[in-house]
Amino acid sequence: MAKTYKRTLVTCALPYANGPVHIGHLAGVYVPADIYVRYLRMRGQEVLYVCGSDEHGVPITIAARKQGCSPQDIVDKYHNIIKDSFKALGINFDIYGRTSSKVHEKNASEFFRKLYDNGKFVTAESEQYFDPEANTFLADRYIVGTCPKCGNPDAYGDQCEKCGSTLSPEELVNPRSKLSGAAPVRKKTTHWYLPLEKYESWLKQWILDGHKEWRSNVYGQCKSWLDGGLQPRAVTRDLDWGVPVPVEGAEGKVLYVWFDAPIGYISNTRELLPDDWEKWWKSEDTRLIHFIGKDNIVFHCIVFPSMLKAYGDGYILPENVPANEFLNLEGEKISTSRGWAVWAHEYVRDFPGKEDVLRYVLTANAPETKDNDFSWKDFQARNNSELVAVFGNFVNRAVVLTHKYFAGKVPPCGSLTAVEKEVLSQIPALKESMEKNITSFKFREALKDAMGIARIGNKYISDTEPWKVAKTDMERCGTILNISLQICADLGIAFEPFTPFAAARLRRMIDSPLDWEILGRPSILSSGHQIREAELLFGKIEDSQIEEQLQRLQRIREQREADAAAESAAKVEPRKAECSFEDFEKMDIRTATVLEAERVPKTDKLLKLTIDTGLDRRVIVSGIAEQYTPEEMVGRQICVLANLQPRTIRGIESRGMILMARQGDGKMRFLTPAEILANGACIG
Ligand code: B3M
Ligand code: ZN
Repeated sequence: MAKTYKRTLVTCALPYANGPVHIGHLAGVYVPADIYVRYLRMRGQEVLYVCGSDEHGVPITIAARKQGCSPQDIVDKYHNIIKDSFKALGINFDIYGRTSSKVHEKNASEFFRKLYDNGKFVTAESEQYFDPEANTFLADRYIVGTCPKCGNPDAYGDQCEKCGSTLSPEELVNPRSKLSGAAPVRKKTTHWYLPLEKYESWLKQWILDGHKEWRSNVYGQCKSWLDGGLQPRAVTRDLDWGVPVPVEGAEGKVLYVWFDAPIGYISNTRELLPDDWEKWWKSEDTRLIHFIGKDNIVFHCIVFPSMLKAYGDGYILPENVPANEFLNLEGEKISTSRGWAVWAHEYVRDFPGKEDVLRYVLTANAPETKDNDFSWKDFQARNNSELVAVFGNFVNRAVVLTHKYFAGKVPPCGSLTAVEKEVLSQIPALKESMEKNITSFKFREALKDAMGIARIGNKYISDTEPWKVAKTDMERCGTILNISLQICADLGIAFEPFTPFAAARLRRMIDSPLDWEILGRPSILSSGHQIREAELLFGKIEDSQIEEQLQRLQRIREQREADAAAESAAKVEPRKAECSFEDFEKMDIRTATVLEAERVPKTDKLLKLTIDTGLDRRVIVSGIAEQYTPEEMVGRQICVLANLQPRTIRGIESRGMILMARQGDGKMRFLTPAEILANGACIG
């Protein structure tokens, strides 16, 4: 028997305030959480919905250095951008706090201090890289050097972005500090560690035995961590941005961002409810749900629960951690650094009034069980052929016809035919399916159920054609519209979690209630009930709008290709073995002019050139046909190696070689003197 709870605390991963949020974040965490919260609220449950910015950690200090400002400037800027874009998308947390707040500093310090006082940490000394010029320890991200796997000269101490290898700073060849450029030295430092191995058997019992119902990606990751054996985890860092370690002799040390960030959930609750927060965190009647992306699983399922367990004092553990996989964009991994993303704040600027559409498409394509793709064409198709053509079109027909034939008053429902009976019998089943799907975090399926109701309505009104029936049988027409309007009222409820703006507009339009319990009842609107004028629920998205977005992405692609081309062009071949002056002297290199040129038949690469070397007229076969046409070559002055042993190529005797320069990307050009010289001038 599933446990019953009095209230639900929903947390969403705290976004790093080092950049705006994008559709990957929205699809992975915030849209599903919002659907869940809206659903529970609609069912009258007590819910607290907590989020906030994660404002500590190295990504923030790196962004500050890049933009030439302070970490505080960075978090102030992005905290506001992120907060506003959530709001614009209808994601209304009860509190959107920040980990740079005073409440959090105090709460996180206290949390650490209690674990410290109760002997829950171990300390260990280790050697870390230290920048002797900047006089500071270096986080892995602050050390760059040559990747031992692919030779990329700018690999980071934790990862090479070129070949994707995970690295440790010790593996880098020629490491250097990003701060000063100095070669880092190894220096001893002491840190506090949470001995996770002590919690291993308890975690196994709690998760592996007790939560088999968790999503398979979440359960699987936990299992592989637990089977691999847990190690002590450092919870402090040598860094000057973060919550100072509240222990004497810990100057220059801060709490590790992954230690303080989850405590941020508690801090933000305390900030909102200073006197009443404990019932949300320390009561067995509270169901705690963490919405996160798959890269955060270990922290939410293993590390944070161990911290809470170590702390004791009645802290509850998550009942579920519905983590999503990743969303790709147009078939490629979303990348913040390359700009390959659709940013939430830009979307709400570019598509005003279409906030619901993004929520809808991200839910329909939610990466719940595997990575999934967002494409602009699919976005447009889902809007135009689902939201507009099915949901919007159905509601519009029902409302417009009610005004046309019944002065905007719900007509009485006469006797029902088999068609109505069939239609009405399907809705309770969809409602039940939605309930099951939402409470088991299957939001894609739940959306299909809701859309199923719209499809039923749309098909019903198309099949029964009340506009035709009106000519002969007004009572029957009224019955059809009555049933259609009841279905509209169902949609105003069913779509509240998914497309809340449109659902609210719809309820306003037909003046219907938001009450889950009545969904599916054939008498939500009584006859004679006055509805308002029709207004469009969804508007078409034009090709030009999609083109604009695709062009923006195309520009990013082109830029990336241009960067890659420039990079490979700049690649320099390694030096050849030394040669003697005598070796060089042996080569007879001279100026010559091309007199005739033609393609060597049946080849792509070869040109047959007749040249004047000053010494003679001769033929050279040269592999430059992919770079130059015969016409381009005639009349050009070139340089040739004139005493190369003759060779027969494709039946043509070739005497000598044309000097070419070859770039790293393979591009070749012949060499020509800076001004025209006599043919046969010796080079060397
Ligand atoms: N800021 C990581 C992330 O955004 C991190 C989540 C913290 S949740 C406590 O992926
Ligand atoms: Zn590499």
